[in-house]
Amino acid sequence: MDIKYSSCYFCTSKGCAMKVYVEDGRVQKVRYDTQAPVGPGAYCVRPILAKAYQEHPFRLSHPLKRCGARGANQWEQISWDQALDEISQKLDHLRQRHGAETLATSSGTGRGAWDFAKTRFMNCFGSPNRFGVVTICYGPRSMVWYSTFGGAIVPDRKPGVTGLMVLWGRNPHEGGPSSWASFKKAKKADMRTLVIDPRCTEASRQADCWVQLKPGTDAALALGLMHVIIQEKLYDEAYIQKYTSGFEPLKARVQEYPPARVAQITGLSVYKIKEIARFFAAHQPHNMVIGVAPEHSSPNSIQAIRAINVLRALVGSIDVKGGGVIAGPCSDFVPDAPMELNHLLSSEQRKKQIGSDRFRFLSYPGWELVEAQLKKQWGENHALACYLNCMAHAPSVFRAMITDKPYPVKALIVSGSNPLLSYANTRLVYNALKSLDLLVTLDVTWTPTAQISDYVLPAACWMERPDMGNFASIGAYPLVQIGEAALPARVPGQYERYNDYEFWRALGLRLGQDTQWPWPTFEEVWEYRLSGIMKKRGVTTLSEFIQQQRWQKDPLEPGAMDRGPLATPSGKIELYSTVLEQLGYDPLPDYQEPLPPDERWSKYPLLNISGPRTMPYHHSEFRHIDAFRKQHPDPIVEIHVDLARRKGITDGDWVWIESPLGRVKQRARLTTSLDPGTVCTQHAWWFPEKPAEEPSLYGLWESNINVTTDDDLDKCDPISGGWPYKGQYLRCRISKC
Ligand SMILES: Nc1nc2c(c(=O)[nH]1)N[C@H]1C(S)=C(S)[C@@H](COP(=O)(O)OP(=O)(O)OC[C@H]3O[C@@H](n4cnc5c(=O)[nH]c(N)nc54)[C@H](O)[C@@H]3O)O[C@H]1N2
Ligand SMILES: Nc1nc2c(c(=O)[nH]1)N[C@H]1C(S)=C(S)[C@@H](COP(=O)(O)OP(=O)(O)OC[C@H]3O[C@@H](n4cnc5c(=O)[nH]c(N)nc54)[C@H](O)[C@@H]3O)O[C@H]1N2
Ligand SMILES: [Mo]
Repeated sequence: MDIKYSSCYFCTSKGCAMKVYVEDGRVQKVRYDTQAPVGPGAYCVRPILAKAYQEHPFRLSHPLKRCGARGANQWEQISWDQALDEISQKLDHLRQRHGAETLATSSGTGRGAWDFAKTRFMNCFGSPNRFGVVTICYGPRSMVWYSTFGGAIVPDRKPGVTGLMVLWGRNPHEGGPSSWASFKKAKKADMRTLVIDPRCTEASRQADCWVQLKPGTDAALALGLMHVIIQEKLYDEAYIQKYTSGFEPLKARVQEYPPARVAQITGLSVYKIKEIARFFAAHQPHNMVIGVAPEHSSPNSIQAIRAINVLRALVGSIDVKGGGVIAGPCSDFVPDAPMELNHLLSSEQRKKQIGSDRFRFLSYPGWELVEAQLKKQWGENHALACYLNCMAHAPSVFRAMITDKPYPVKALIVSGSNPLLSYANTRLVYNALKSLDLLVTLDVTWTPTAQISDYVLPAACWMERPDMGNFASIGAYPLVQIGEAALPARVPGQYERYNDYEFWRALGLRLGQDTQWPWPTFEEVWEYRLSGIMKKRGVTTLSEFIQQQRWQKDPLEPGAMDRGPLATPSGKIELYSTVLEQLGYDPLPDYQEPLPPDERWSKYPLLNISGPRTMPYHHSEFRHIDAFRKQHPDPIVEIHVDLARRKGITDGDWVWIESPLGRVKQRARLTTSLDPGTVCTQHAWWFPEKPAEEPSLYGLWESNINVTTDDDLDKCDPISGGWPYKGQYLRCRISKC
């Protein structure tokens, strides 16, 4: 058997190193490559399914063109040339008629060889309207890091030095094998552990201290902890003086958050708040993983992430041994940013980016401020990759598709994302997609979104392309790790897939971008990006590089602040954020009371935590893999036993979950792990075995929780525009089916 050294992208995680065993052109098995630095770290079930996934009949194998009504599941197989010619002609026509901004793209978690090729294409085409889930996933965390610390913060776990491991709104037991491994290692090394979560997860259960706060109140909790820490002088005064700016105004702000007030907001006792603050301060430095929950909890999403990070600085735990280290790019590697050709998009076009006037932090205005700092620090090459943030605001773009305001958005290319499952307010997203002149989906498998498209194009999966671990992609971490294709993307007589790079390039070449795509293949892209490192190693091809050692890792040391100014406007840790100030937002962390529910929503009293991660699924993926469905056949809603009894619901019953926007059903799991006023519903459920054509769309409307979630602009985070999947703006009621 041939062994191929590939990067797994069955999840968004990081491109874990895998060994793919190939015989007679077929995958036989996949094993972790434990030699390479980036791997799952703990048990991950997904690689076992590689063969079934790669060969599954539900995969897309040829370009298809709709030949009946949209959603009728009537398709004509066409060649790639025909598909690309027709799509590019339509795009050219729409651009002439409405301007380049009429084309939007939808991105997911960055699957499909990252998004630089899509961004490059859009910059060359002239549209600022890439949108994606990055607005509610990682974008907020990264932009807070960049604007507060001038870089991403990564944990430096040092037994004997690190005092505490914190999981803040994160449950890696289901969602992140490597963070889970870190948590277990921390426990073994006798570090204290702290979990902040409204649910008793496996992590909560195992922690020294579990903090069961009310959903969406993290900002208030962090401010309350700072109040106690400042009042009791538990902070690191010398560190604050030397390395931070804005302590005095911060101190004034946290005076507004005495434990009694914070207790009311968070549902915790005054006693507990004081105890957590003392416990936290006593075990520094700490490692922390902040999960996605705060990002999903508008209107305090950016403010919560800011407050948590400022708290970390207050106790002197950033840029010190055993704490959180400020990371930077890998030497001699060309990261995504210069690959994107961001300079090609004029400021006139940037200004048209939909939603960027109202939600400025994660769109061009905020991105440009941060990019300028990073360029100063790391040089032109390591500017902040555009796809990571700098996105149009998805709910605003969907509204533009429907209303033509502020201008018509008539075409959408979906790649590596599944909008009918992943965005809030599915009915509105559906109406928006249905109103387009052109909808193209590039995916690995069929999806409900593909079913309502005009063209459906087959993408190569990770085994069919060379790819990189995501660490290096944004220049956020000094590590590069590459994997090779294990199988060809095209096998005559069987399938003809394009990897995402090949697709964007082929489309670009048909739209006047002839000089912008010098590398014909994805391999050549990697050879270019690695050329500095390869030269030092004396190799010239990607395969030689991989055979020799498929990664490069630079040392990552604390002490950046002693070596020079940080990549922030003041050169210091900005407790008071001048970036937020320049954008017209509150520069200090704060907690905003959500608006009370209007008359319509007031009849829905329960808070809904939607979208807890569960193995083996990854968002909407893998429902078609039999072995996975057997492990987890149905969508599950967690309900407190007291609430269930009042509603006459028993374990395993199908239950309606309802909001003013619609209702869906999931199966009850009775529990005491959450508050009776809160339920926890799974997301991204559809049923590949159900009819493909409308109205079913693979059972899209049956259990997909986003049928009930809202993306009303007034409920979006005022700074990032993030829409609520959790927190105080997501409400529902339940009843037995
Ligand atoms: N209610 C609720 N909704 C949520 C969440 C929640 O917690 N609650 N979580 C949100 C979060 S954090 C996120 S990140 C989003 C995820 O949102 P998405 O990323 O849109 O969701 P996925 O289901 O992962 O869609 C990814 C699609 O990419 C396809 N794909 C996989 N590999 C490739 C590839 O190499 N190339 C191409 N072209 N396609 C590929 C998959 O088949 C799949 O259809 O969901 C969000 N939605
Ligand atoms: N198996 C699997 N793994 C995945 C994914 C997947 O779809 N499936 N998706 C990947 C992606 S894109 C992402 S973004 C990550 C997300 O990974 P995580 O951030 O770990 O997401 P969750 O598992 O939802 O864990 C979030 C926890 O936050 C808690 N929570 C809910 N509301 C609040 C709140 O208001 N405050 C606090 N402090 N906690 C709250 C929830 O109860 C839950 O236990 O997972 C990644 N890993
Ligand atoms: Mo995510």
